[in-house]
Amino acid sequence: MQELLEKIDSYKQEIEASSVLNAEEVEAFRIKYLGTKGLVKAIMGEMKNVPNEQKKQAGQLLNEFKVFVETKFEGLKAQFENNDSDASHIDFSLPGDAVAVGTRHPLSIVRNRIVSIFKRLGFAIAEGPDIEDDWHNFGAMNLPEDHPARDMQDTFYINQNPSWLLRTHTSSVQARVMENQKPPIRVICPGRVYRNETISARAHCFFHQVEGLYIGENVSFADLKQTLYFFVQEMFGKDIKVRFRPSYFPFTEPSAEMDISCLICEGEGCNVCKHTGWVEILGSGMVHPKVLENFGIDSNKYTGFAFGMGVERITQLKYRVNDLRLYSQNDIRFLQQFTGAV
Ligand code: 2U9
Repeated sequence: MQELLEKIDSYKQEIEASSVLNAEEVEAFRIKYLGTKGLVKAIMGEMKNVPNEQKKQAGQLLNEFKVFVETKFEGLKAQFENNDSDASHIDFSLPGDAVAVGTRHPLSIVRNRIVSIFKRLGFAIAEGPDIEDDWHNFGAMNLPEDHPARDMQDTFYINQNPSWLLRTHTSSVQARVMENQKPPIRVICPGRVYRNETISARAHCFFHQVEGLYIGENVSFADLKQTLYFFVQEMFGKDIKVRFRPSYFPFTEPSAEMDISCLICEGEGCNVCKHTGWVEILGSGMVHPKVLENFGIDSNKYTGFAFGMGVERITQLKYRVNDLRLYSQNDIRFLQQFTGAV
């Protein structure tokens, strides 16, 4: 046993001190120590000479020695792995492999631009659930059950509970903000909304909106108009022609819609502007006093304006997208055209 111990010690010293210069010498090391006729095998064979009562201890020592040699070998081998000492065949002037960079979806690009314009005006961002209850989506917005305007916003209802539905506008988010915050309130609400529409080039069962709400003391129609004029000029440039005309919404009074000169035909007349030269881009108005009172906001003290726009429509005008279905078909030929746009 003593003899075996001494042998192992001396081999360990020899192995520890070994060094190699190339892959061939690594292989020679492996054959010498770990090969079938190598030193480790040979020394393992000496187990038979060890007395029975010392076999356990000797077995342990030999195993440790084997692991020691294998570790040393792995270390030597690693020095020459992937280490191509002859690099003369590599052409370092070749361009590298291009990293494929994805693109932002055009709707995200445009939504981000809309949001950033209103952020500069001091609007905060608010978000809410896609599945809403009847009150937050319709009732609180002055759209009671028998109101004819509900027809235009027919949507999808949840089987388990018929008062749950997929929101038809993000006004429900503003409703929740009004429920939880006191004026002054200044928020924009971007998000997906749903309507029961037959899918075509001009209509889809879901689309995206950005709505805004500003409630405070002395908030006026002039503030609304100025805010929206600032927005269109930032979005479409200073030369854009704008038309602001009266309209009707149950949740605003008075109400107005904003048109811009058609960017597709530059006012000449085309399918997008229905040959009028003008395209409607948003709806707006002063928040109806009933809507304010629904949330316990004193309509004699506070006034507010609200507006809403469809992101698909703004994107159509900005990027000339003529079919709504392109936005959700995931066609790489369409999406790749927005590479580099942020
Ligand atoms: C509250 C009170 C009033 C939001 C408004 C519109 C007018 C509007 C449409 C534009 C195109 C929807 O995407 S679209 O189809 N929106 O015309 N939205 S005023 O009015 C509100 C919102 C919240 C509490």
